[in-house]
Amino acid sequence: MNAVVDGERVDRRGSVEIEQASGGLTDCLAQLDVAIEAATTLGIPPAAAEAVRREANERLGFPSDAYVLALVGGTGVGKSSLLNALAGSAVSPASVRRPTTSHPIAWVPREARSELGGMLDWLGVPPDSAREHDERQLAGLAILDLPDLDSTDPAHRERVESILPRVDAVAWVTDPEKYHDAILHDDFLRTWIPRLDRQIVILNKSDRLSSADAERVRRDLEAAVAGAAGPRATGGRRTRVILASARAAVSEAADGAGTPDGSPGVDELRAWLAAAVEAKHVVRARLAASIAAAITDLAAAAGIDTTTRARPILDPAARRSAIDRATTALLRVVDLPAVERQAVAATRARARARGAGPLGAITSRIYRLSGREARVADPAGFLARWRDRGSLAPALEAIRVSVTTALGDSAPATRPAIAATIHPALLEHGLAGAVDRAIASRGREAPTSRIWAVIGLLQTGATLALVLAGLWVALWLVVKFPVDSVAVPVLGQLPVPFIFLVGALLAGYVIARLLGAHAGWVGRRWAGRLAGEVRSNVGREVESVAFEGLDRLEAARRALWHAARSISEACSAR
Ligand SMILES: Nc1nc2c(ncn2[C@@H]2O[C@H](COP(=O)(O)OP(=O)(O)OP(=O)(O)O)[C@@H](O)[C@H]2O)c(=O)[nH]1
Ligand SMILES: [Mg+2]
Repeated sequence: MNAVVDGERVDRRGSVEIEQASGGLTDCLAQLDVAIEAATTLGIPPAAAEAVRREANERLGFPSDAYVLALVGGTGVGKSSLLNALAGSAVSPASVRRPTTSHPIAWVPREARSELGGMLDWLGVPPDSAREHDERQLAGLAILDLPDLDSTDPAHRERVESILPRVDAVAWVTDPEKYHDAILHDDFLRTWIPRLDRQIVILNKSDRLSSADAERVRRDLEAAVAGAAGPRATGGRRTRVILASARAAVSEAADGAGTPDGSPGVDELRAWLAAAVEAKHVVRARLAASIAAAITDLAAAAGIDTTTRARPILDPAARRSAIDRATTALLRVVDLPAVERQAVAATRARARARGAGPLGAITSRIYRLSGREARVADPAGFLARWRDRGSLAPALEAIRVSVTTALGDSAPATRPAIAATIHPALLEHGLAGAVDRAIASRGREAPTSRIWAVIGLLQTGATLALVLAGLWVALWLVVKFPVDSVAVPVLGQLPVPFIFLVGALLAGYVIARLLGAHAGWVGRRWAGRLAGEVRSNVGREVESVAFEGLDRLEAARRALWHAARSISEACSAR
């Protein structure tokens, strides 16, 4: 249906498909999903946001050929009188009796009556409380006259509170006595003004004030409403405050002294109602405002400030230092200097077996069989037994302290989830696993060298020479056959077999020293590499597990920050 408002043709009915209505909200709803998931991870109760999602999906399920505006306010401020003034007849009983309206009364376009049935039901309007109108100017608009929000009957307030999340627009009605009521401002305006896109504030009964006072009160209300909108007001919306006198309008109508809408305030309200762009836009903008407010609330509960860059729960420098301290503490337990000694000893043992001749082979077998080699020359076994050498407590403490410090700066709602990431058993399991993974590596066998085989041959020769020299000396001592002597400085004349024996001994010693020096060099090189590898592996593994739980929360916090930052774009719904 088309209507002409202020010379402008406005299509209010249109053929609005639900898909179209939700079209502009797809991104906005997606961001709400992201925010709900992130908030849940952070331990923030998502129930309110989930309710917004549910209401939005339900509202999108109804045709948006008409939008619903509710008259909301305290008892006796003249909500029903205002509706009657608009209608030009008593569609909703108004009286001095308090409270008068106890169930919502709907004033709906006759043409849309049947298709609005389901939605009125959803809004909680009793079936016999719908009145029809043929106002062409207000086609596409259903008005609900609600019970009072400050009633002596608590059920009234409950009815208002359950309907508010479902209506598309609100006219807040107050009067000179109630305009600064705490219930209106603290319990309703502050909560709902940011969640509504189309709304107006009406100071009714303005006939009771001088025009100067009425204007002063209007400005006071305007300031209070702007304060309630706060920085959240989407798209820089300003809520209008108008002065009205419903009774004057009604009595004028009844007296036949004027048109039903002859009163300036009621006229202004009618013009504002008629100026609404198409219904689907009102519906979409309202849902977008609610969704944006729900996301903003979740972000605020997480302590997220969208005006600044995303701030992590744990400062990067504190994180780095905690990882370094935990790594150092764990490496102390692993005992890298001892690992290096074991590595050098293992290399020497290998060299002895290959390069120390027949005697070396025997000693090396004795070492192995006696278990000495496994005790002092087995770096892999020594590494594997790291848990026997100390406690993980200092490493756990480094991580725990960093997170506990960050807890103080985080939003109260997120603290339990953050604290849970440093559960001692969980953390201990994580860090122990990190070290286990860091030390588990193939190729931990001590190195060998071809040179040792050559040295081994030389040592075998020297041993053979020693044996022969020994026999020669023994024979000579027993039989006393004549042998040559050689003059040796300081010692004088020495028999040749004896010199031969000393020579063989000396050769064996030099070869053994050579082997020892080479094996030591190879062993130290390997030990250094091994220690370096374990050190960096432990560092890397600790880095990946120490804050595993916290990292999940950090990711959720970033997602929530992004969702909140994207509201103005995703939920513009214009
Ligand atoms: N002076 C004056 N009285 C008014 C005006 N509007 C309404 N009233 C009177 O205020 C009283 C309450 O009006 P209602 O319309 O019943 O108020 P309501 O907000 O619907 O009240 P509840 O249904 O109880 O919440 C009635 O006696 C009206 O005649 C007005 O503009 N000026
Ligand atoms: Mg009423």
